[in-house]
Amino acid sequence: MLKERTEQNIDDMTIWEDAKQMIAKARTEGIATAWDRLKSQTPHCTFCELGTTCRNCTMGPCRISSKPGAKMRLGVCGADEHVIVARNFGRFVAGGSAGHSDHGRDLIEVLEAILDGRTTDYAIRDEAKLLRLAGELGIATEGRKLEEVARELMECCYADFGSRKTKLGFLSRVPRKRLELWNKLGITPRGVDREIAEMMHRTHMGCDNDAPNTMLHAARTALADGWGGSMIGTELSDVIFGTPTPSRSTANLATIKQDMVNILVHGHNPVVSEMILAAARTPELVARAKELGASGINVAGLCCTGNELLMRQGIPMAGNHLMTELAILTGAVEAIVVDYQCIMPSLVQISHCYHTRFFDTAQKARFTGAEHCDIHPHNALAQAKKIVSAAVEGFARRDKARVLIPGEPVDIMTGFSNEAVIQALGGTLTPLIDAIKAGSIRGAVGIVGCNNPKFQQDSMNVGLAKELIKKDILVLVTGCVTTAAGKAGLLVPEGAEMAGPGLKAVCGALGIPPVLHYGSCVDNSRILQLCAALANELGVDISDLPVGASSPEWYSEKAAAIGLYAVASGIYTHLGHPPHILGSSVVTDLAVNGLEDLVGASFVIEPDPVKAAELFDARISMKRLALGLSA
Ligand code: XCC
Ligand code: SF4
Repeated sequence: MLKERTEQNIDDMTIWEDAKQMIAKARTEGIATAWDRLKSQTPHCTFCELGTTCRNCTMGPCRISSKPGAKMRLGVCGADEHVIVARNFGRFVAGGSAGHSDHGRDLIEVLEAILDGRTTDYAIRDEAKLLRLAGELGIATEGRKLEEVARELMECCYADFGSRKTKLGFLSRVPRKRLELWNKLGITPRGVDREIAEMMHRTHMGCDNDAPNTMLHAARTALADGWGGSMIGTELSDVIFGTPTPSRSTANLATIKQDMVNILVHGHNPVVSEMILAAARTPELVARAKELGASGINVAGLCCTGNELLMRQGIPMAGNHLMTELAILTGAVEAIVVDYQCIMPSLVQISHCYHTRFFDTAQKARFTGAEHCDIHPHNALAQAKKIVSAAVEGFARRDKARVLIPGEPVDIMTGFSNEAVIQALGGTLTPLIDAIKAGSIRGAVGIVGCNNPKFQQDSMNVGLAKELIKKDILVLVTGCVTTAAGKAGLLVPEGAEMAGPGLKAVCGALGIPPVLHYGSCVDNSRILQLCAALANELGVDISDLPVGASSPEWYSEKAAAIGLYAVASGIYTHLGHPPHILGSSVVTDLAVNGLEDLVGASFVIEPDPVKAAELFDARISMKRLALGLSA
């Protein structure tokens, strides 16, 4: 592998000791990582950074410069920087919405396979939840067979992807005022695939050439993700794999075990990782691992599929986005199994530097150089067993001289689904609302999303969480912020020592951490649902609540979709750095100001976590006062 010498100081790259040791190891072994490749890509193209390049047709590509005196004021077709930036951002959001939603659809297909009897590897594990969901979607349940109800639920979810509906099923959860607002603006999401396809249509040359209008459809596309694709993904995962309940686990690279066969699951969909875990627990394979000198088989998680298994099965989390390469660098990983999204292709190359076997499992996400093992509902467990068996047999090939596992695992608590939270509160949201009214919990902020090698890994993710809890603001985390919060000691009840007096008291009384793990990135739909439920309970709109959202170190199209559906749902949303929109004053102004008038919330960009926390503090005080509460 090409070695990129880098002068970058390791301390500036990440806040974690385990990461630092692995980066140093990568340098010694001559293995390049995302940080090295970023360096070779810097400086980036300024036009692309500003969002003012267009490649949507072959009269171009075009680049727009709005500098005084510049000749390139318009593309060949006449599009200005506003049209181009809005189109690019619209397609960016469509990409993210497509990712989450295609994941959601895969769950519907598994449900269908269960109902058709085409699989025995999956089953309906949470019947009560299935019936509850059916009720919310207006499906009759009284006196009907579970299977009949399930089939109708499945049809209803499939229909949400199409173009025959005027609104998505789960809009039944949305407060009335919000629905009226969406209708007035013409952004009520009708169908997941429809909004995504329409965004592709609008951004063809000569179609939607009014930047604010394109941006409104971007919001509609994102809403189809949050209240459609992602919500279906979360809810059906709970039906099929069980609704999460609080449990304990561990996080960081030391969850990879010297004396065990280590298998990492990476990607997003529990449909694959759940089967890998089930296979790793089969007695024959465990016995074989022991025969080969290992003490057992360890399945550890990366990124969101890790979050899915952590929430429901309590498996340990090896790391988040920027830890994925570093996890293989421990030299102790027998296999990494992936499905889709956020899987750097470099992982195949790094695996090849060790005895690690890299398995891809989905036709739609193949990796050159990987071993392919197609996983479908009808063959899932059998295929998973093949992969686990290959990993076990590889244990003997591990080069012990090259193994380095840093530090000790950190304890974390997980499993906070809305169902679990409500149950812990005694069956209603009233105690939470009372705590908010009394000001012991002043508000709540969801911190979500990724790492990005442009920023010191997890410095903002952790920095913001710590600042917020000090101000008695409850934090909910999903996606890659989970491992960050966990490693910082924020996901255990003892973490409340770092919180303000009000939040600390609530955490102490309930035995919960000040930062609650709410799941994977599609599980941000759980946070939407919670906000909607709180708003409905109080008889207000979501934009009236003392809540916020943040993605400090985001990188992906999906994060942009999440941010936009949060804002369009009425949630004030912070980003640590802007998307590629700064080349258009119209689009930028809409994002950070104009949306406030339209949907009652907007984006705020702030790289400093302390300042970002102050912005949330001010926003939450304002919303509390407007509700007639103390600041
Ligand atoms: Fe991906 Fe979901 Fe971001 Fe992590 S947080 S880097 S999108 S894995 Ni979703
Ligand atoms: Fe250039 Fe217009 Fe074609 Fe884009 S659509 S590449 S701006 S001519």
